[in-house]
Amino acid sequence: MEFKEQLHEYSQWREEIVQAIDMYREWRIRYGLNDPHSTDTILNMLNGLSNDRVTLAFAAEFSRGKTELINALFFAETGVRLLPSSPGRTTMCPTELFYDDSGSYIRLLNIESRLEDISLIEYKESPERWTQIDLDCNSPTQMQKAFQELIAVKKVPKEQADKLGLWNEREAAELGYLDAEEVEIPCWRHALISFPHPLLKEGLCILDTPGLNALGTEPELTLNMLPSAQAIIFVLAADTGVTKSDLEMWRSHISVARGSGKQGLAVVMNKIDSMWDDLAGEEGYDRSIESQIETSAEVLGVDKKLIFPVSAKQALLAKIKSDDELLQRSRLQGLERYLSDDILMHRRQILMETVIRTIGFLVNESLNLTEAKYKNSIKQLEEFKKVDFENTDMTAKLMAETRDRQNAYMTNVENFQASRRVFSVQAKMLVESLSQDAIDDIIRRTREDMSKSLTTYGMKQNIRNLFDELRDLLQDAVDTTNETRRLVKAIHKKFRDEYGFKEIEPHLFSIKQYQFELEQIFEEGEMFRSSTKTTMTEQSIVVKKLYSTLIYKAREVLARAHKDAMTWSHSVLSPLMHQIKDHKKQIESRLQMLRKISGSKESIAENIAGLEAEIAPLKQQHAELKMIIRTMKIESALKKMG
Ligand SMILES: Nc1nc2c(ncn2[C@@H]2O[C@H](COP(=O)(O)OP(=O)(O)OP(=O)(O)O)[C@@H](O)[C@H]2O)c(=O)[nH]1
Ligand SMILES: [Mg+2]
Repeated sequence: MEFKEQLHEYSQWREEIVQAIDMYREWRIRYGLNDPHSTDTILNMLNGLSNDRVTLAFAAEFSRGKTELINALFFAETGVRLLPSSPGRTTMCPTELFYDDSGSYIRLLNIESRLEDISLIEYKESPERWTQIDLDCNSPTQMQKAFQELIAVKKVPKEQADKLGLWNEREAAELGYLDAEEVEIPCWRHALISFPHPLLKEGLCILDTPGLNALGTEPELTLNMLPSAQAIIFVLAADTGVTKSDLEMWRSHISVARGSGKQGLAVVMNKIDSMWDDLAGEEGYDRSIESQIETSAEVLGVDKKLIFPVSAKQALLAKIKSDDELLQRSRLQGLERYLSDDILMHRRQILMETVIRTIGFLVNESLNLTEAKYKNSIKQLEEFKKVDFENTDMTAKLMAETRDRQNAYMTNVENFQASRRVFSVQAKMLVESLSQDAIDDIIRRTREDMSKSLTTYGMKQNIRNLFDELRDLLQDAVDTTNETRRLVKAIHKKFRDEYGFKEIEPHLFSIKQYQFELEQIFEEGEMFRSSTKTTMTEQSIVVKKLYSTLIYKAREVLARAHKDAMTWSHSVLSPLMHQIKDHKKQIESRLQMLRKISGSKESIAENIAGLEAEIAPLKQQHAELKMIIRTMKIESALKKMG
């Protein structure tokens, strides 16, 4: 299936899940099972799913054909070469293409914004800081013209370029303009493009990067944007093979962003048409492509299967001219198939896992509670049917028994309330230990130390200290967590042993993942810092930006830990609380029934009929939930949860 169709199917699938989750939300409200906390979790999930985007990032040295490939893959039907692509350096600023329903535009952030200590993420939230050009999406030529801004450059004195962190001594020497007074720099730092293209409307987001060491000068790009893309497409040119600078970029920016699993990565060997040799013919062509792939796979250390030979130029032309034969020759479809089969499938899997972890967990609880309630009602009914109510002695005995049971139960509930108070105190400690204030305090101190330290070494020490402190903070939280976990387990066990409550395996809060992530961030930062192409002089703007990015990421990890701790402490006891409430209600209704029956003999049949009538809505509630689970497509996952 083509990428276009697969993406469409994917977004429909996502829409179905959204609808099912929304049905579940309504179901909870309908049966009085909603609590503010779960509602929050559900709404967050719905929000996340509705804003889900599939991001494909294109990165490579300049002139490998990234932009041409994007044009060929996604925008050929405009009939023009939509994004500017030409020999030499073309794209000058990282460009994001997506659809935002507020309109069709290109927004450009000026290069001088690098001097400010504001992250790209923050800039994106304030459109007024950007220069906007409106796009006429009915006119590809108007758009094409507007996109010329992506290649805008200007000359500035060397000092200015240096201040902006865009002057690279080594690179200048390589290119032979070390003595120049003026340096050419991009006019824009970043571009955002929104227009209602069908693929973009379905949630595709494309990130085109300039080969002009953008990855080395914009740490946020390498450390935030690339890792969060679903796939990175690294482009090589068949005629040059893997050059030294390709390899350098690959090592310091691409393989880092993909982690060790190399998940969501494709290497495109572009410009295969340039290997055509009339004398060698078709067979020779195939052979030279194959051997180029083999060499590249070895140099990059990736599987051959991840390298896709393509001619973007032929593909674009073929699509515009509807020339099937040429399209075949371009071999673009191999790459398209990989993007749709592998990348989209993987994305689907990840989303499904998130849905199962958050919503599936809630649904499972609901299912267990509903089933238990239904079964208990039936049991009670069967029991009543057997009782000889004519026998007043026996009825009185039954009533006394039930009353005793009620009293014993109430004592237990009181105990539960006491344990719950202890739990609340501990959970509060856990949540507070990870609070924003505690973390910002540590960060503020590091920032102060950093502005004082005059060497990169000093700065590195500071950042190491910061990460160590955050690690310790998490370690302290572990101790509190363990106490809290023990308590939760004990509470559950008591009710299971004494009342046969179905054990709801309490979700236990774990902190390891966050510690691991922190370490990862630190290491990636170090890798970036040591990448040779980056100008890392003391206090240079790039070092500052790097550390801001690292701090931002660390802060994000801890904020997540804090939020998860909060969610956990608010929700971990709620299924048990529901069970306790239900059980209490059951004993009460049994007593009430016995009282009524012993009062008037005629009403026995009536009361039994009443009990039967109560069961019908429970059955309905259960059936509805089952239907929702089917629509959510999480049946088998729930079976595993038990
Ligand atoms: N022969 C041949 N040339 C190609 C192919 N793809 C792109 N080119 C040419 O290579 C040059 C560079 O292409 P771009 O798409 O601008 O390359 P880029 O990787 O985006 O480069 P920057 O934007 O500078 O980073 C252009 O002149 C393209 O026409 C191809 O498949 N075959
Ligand atoms: Mg380009």
